[in-house]
Amino acid sequence: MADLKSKFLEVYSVLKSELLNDPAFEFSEEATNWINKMLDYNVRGGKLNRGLSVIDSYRLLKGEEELSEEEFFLASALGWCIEWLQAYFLVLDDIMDNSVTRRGHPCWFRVPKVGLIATNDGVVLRNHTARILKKHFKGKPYYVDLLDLFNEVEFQTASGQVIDLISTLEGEKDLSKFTMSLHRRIVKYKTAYYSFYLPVACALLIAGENLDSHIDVKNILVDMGIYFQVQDDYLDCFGDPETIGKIGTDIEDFKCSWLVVKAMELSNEEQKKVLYENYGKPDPENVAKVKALYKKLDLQGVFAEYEKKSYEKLVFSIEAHPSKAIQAVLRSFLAKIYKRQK
Ligand code: DMA
Ligand code: MG
Ligand code: MG
Ligand code: MG
Repeated sequence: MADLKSKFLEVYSVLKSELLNDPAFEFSEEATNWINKMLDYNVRGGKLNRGLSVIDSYRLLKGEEELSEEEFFLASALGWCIEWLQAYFLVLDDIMDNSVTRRGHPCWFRVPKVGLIATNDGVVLRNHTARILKKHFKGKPYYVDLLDLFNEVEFQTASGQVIDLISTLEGEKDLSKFTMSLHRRIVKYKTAYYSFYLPVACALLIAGENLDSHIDVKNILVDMGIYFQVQDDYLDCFGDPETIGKIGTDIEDFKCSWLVVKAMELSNEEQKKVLYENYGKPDPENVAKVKALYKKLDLQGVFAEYEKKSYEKLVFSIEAHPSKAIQAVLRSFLAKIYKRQK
């Protein structure tokens, strides 16, 4: 695994150096340094789960232990495209969510001198994925499908972000709108497609498969992605910031988090009043009252139960899939996230 990660990181260095020497632009030394630093800060430092999953999935689909040099490079390049896409979304997400830290460091827009230049850096990151795809995949029979896939998934993610963000609008804050069905719609679009479906879809395309014949795989991965974002919501409040590398802001931000939806479902009138009066306010005292109520309602226990049920359901759908290779891909994904602490 350590070896796989270091080989994957070697591909990052190749891609970065190509982007820094892109003949379509006349780079000054300052521009090269800026992009170099921006990429190392935002693209390289995560868990790399999504990116590494492309290699993993491709290997399982081919049923081979070892990929050729070229196959490994192509799967890695697609893995890095997902990491670039994620970096683009996170740089912008942290500005909009007014977050403080990411991956154990200040959010990029909080770094001195960066500020709102971070928005254009986000746009640059987005463009880099297209440039990597063009450089390494143009001419492949699946190139158009790959571009279409990245475009579709980007659209789904940005649309999910829209409904996440407009549910927090000042003057329109209304907890009674926060239902499980709204929550499901938000997280399906903002997280599940890019985090779970995209890596496997990339692997399927380089393996020569047609994505239209894998709708069942997509459905299982979307369900897994929803479970993953419920974990993210849970960790936002109950996770250890040292471990998850970020400080939660969902309560302050009036987010339609799984926790507040569950709390609304389980609260009596008096407890609902506590939520109405304290949810979505920046003051630590208000936040503490919301957290105390979450504990009173035993949301930790409720989450543990949800986690167990989701896992069992996912295992059941995976076992019902006719292909052993695809079962292995899905199992490997699930194993990586079940009971995760970060
Ligand atoms: C993140 O949702 C979704 C995208 C597309 C970045 P979030 O704001 O809950 O993520 P995080 O907790 O990592 O800020
Ligand atoms: Mg966020
Ligand atoms: Mg967000
Ligand atoms: Mg979150």
